[in-house]
Amino acid sequence: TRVRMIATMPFDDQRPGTSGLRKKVTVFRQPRYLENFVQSVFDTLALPPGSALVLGGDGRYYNREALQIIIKMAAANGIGRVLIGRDGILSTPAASCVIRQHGASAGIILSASHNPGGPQGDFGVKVNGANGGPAPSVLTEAIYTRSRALSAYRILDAPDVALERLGQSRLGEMIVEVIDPVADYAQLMESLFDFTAIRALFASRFRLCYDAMHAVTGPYAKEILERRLGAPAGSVIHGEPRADFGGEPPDPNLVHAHELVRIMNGPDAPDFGAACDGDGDRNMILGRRFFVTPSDSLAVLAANARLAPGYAAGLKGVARSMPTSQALDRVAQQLGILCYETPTGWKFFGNLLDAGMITLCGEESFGTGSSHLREKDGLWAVLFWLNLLAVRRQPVEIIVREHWWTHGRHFYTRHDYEGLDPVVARCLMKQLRGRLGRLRGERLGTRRVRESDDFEYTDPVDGSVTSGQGLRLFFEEGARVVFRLSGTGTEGATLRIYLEAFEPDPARHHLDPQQALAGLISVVHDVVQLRQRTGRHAPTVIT
Ligand code: VG1
Ligand code: CO
Repeated sequence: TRVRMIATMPFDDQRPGTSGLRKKVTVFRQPRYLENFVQSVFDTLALPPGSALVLGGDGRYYNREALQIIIKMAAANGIGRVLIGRDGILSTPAASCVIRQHGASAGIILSASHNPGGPQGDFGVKVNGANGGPAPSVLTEAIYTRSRALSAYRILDAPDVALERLGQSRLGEMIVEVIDPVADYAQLMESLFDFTAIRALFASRFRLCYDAMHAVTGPYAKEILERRLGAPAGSVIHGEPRADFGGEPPDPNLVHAHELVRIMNGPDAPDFGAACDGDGDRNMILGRRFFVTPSDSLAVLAANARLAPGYAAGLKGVARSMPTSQALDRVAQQLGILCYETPTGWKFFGNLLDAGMITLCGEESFGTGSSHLREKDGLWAVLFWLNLLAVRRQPVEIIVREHWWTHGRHFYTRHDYEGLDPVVARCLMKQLRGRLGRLRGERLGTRRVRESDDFEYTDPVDGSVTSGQGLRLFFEEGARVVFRLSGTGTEGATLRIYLEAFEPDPARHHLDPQQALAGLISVVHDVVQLRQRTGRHAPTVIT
């Protein structure tokens, strides 16, 4: 085993997006591509010799090969110890948990989240810091700069490391420790939620259907839900992880989790349904024939937090990404705590959590989490709901309807236009940005534009400023439309349009959000001339 310096050429497309570097597998497999990025990560992190690093991924295609390369590069870059999930598996929240519990200096997570897997699918590399959270923008920008200038990478000339068995071995000077990917995480969950109450719930014939979508949470869910909490065997469906997720995007929404949706809408539907994404950080919550909007789920958890032992002391504050509905703000107001509004992406919650300013946070994109770690956490949200159901013993639908009754309902929907020509999408955004000022005060359909801006965030902890985070039109009575371009896609551009309107009147709470927001939807189409510019008549995905 000796360190080799291998010449590389710089790549100019390794700028991490909303959540790590995400590309087609075919791009990652280009000679020296992965190596170039990983060396840029090591150079930028500049960890002291002997540091501990956590490694793992969602098990998608190319996970194993990439891990072997990264292990050998870690050894050649002076890392003292790597902690790796068995078979190279760690869900994103579990990786965050392991970094924190084992005092590691950083982590590298291999995942493209809910994006499709397989040889023609996507792959991704995420870098996390010592707090267990995604690297902040300053760091990812520095990695990007380095990746465009790198001329050589370091790798150990050694055979592949066996990852099937738990235990320690050595690779050159570095200790390789293969750990149980579930153990630390499951223990953390037991410390936060009332497992006794949830066990009693299952003993009372309460039924759950949990869809792991052939992705990373299968083993976690079987251990925690079926083994530790006593959910009947078979409560977890699609629990065997596959490298291609069974050929479908592991995206927990009403479109892609179709089998779960069918079961939950069926005549013999269980009481509670849930699904998590490829790397286990997203969640979808369903009641019997009832969909809980992610923004509502976040608000309900905040309002009921004291029912879970881990949050019995109350919440210090809460935060949501800007496009997430303002349902959370109303709960915060009632609780007398602050609600922060951050740009899209979990990395922006890190400082607020580290500073102890917030306890709960979330995003409209099926992401919920708390101060227990520094990533959003799908299974955590499912357990939180189970804890709540175990205490309140009411159907999911009743809990949400009561919430609306108390706080009013925020009708909410997101319309995604995927695979647009990037030039067309950028041009549409640019022109709208130019018109923001003139739209103020104007009447669009039945509503008047009260305010408009391009969202800019000043981090209250370190003062850093992030601009260009979404174009916003505010209407009267709290209605709002937000436009942004996705930062996680690997093909063309995705335009996301987020629509929200507040409805205080309980007599109107039963409406379908698409119906309730129809006026706003048509206004938006006219304002940006969506059809004329994109040739699209309908969104690709509605959530
Ligand atoms: C999307 C979501 C964002 C989320 C990000 C990563 O980003 O909108 O809320 O944090 O995905 O989630 P974008 O830039 O495509 O809108 V995951 O589960 O992919 O790590
Ligand atoms: Co994810």
